[in-house]
Amino acid sequence: MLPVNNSADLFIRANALIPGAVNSPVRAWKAVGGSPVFIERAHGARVYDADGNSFIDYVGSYGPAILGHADSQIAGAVGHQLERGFSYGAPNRLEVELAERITTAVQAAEKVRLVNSGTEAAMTALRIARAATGRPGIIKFDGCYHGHTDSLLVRAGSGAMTLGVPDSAGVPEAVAAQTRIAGYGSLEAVQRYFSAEPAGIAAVIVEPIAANMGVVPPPPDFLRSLHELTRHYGAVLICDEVISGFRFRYGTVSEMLGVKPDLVMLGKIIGGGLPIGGVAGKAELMDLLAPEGPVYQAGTLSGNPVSVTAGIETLRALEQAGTYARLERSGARLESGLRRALERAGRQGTINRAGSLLTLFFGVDRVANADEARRADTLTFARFFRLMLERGIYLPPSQFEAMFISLAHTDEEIDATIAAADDAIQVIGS
Ligand code: KE4
Repeated sequence: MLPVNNSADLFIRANALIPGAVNSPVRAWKAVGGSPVFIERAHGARVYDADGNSFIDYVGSYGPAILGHADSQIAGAVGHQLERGFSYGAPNRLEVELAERITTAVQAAEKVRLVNSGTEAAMTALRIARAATGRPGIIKFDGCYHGHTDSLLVRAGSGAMTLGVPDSAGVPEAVAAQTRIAGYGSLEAVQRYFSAEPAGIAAVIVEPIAANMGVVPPPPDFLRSLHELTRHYGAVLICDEVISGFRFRYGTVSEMLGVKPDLVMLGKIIGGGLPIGGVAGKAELMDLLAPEGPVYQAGTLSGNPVSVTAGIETLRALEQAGTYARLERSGARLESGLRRALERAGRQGTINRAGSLLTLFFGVDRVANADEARRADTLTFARFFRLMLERGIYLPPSQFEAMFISLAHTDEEIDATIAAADDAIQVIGS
């Protein structure tokens, strides 16, 4: 008998062939229980599963779908490009156009190198920093996630935090030992590391607004003070804007916070849902990259015309007036509705929001760093996730991810989400 193509059967088939049945761990729903729905298609603010259900989607592919899914403008441009070839392995005018857009929108970006993922952007940024300084040490923040390169799988957020494995197996002790961990939002440990080894730290890498322990905006002046420290000790400041780049404004959030980092990581939105990453920054650092300089880095599909076309069209759409005001309004509408739902049920919880990113933490009154995020009631979150799914709302399957709102989310869909949350939290009770 042909296997039936509903989610449960697809999960069984996938489990026999793909580790955990998924190509990225957070998708396996380990933190919320049960087996994941398989998504057949997506359009606008909705996804449609293999069982005939449709959901208002707050995963948004974890960031790229800021216009909404299957945006017709992007789809048309990508379709046209496909007729002109998929990947050339040679320079192309579209890469110049995307580089011009990025370097015009991002003050810190004098030059940019495109890669295929945020992880590759992190790998490249670290290698540039270590080459430029001749130093091995890295400082990252507990709960921040910068992809799965060895040096950064130490106290990592996102899926690593979700599964409770912030330090991955297979990372040599010698590599992990070069990575120091500080508490997000605090300079105390950073100062201590620099004082102990003033010429030992190559780079500090940070999410300017953390979104991988749930959403955690930094304290005022945290980023600016961090930059003063890196400048004082001759270390490179790397701002990881893979999520935040072009999410809150037409450019980077570090600039909004008054900081021009030495290197910026980009990804997700600049590819509009197709594989992409980018590292950008000072020309003197970027020119260390081969073939200009001694830092080798390469990629068969880096800057491929299909991903780049999707990125150009996404940025073109985001450049339109009123885009970010709309995203802010939708975020504020959802936040106030969820707050009302918590209050009406007398359920302990807190909401962290930055623009169109939002996380509802249960069982705590404040989340300002990873330790506080870990105290959240993840069991209640899992119940909330399932109750929302039953009510047609598809949330990220982890307390330690952000809800992503897109330009396609209408007020009606936001209000339907609020109504579903109010009902779900009533069921959970106080
Ligand atoms: P990728 O290698 O997954 O393209 O990007 C890694 C990365 C780097 N920096 C930040 C701030 C990121 O959030 C990410 C990846 N984000 C996660 C979601 N929080 C991707 C989802 C997944 O791992 O499946």
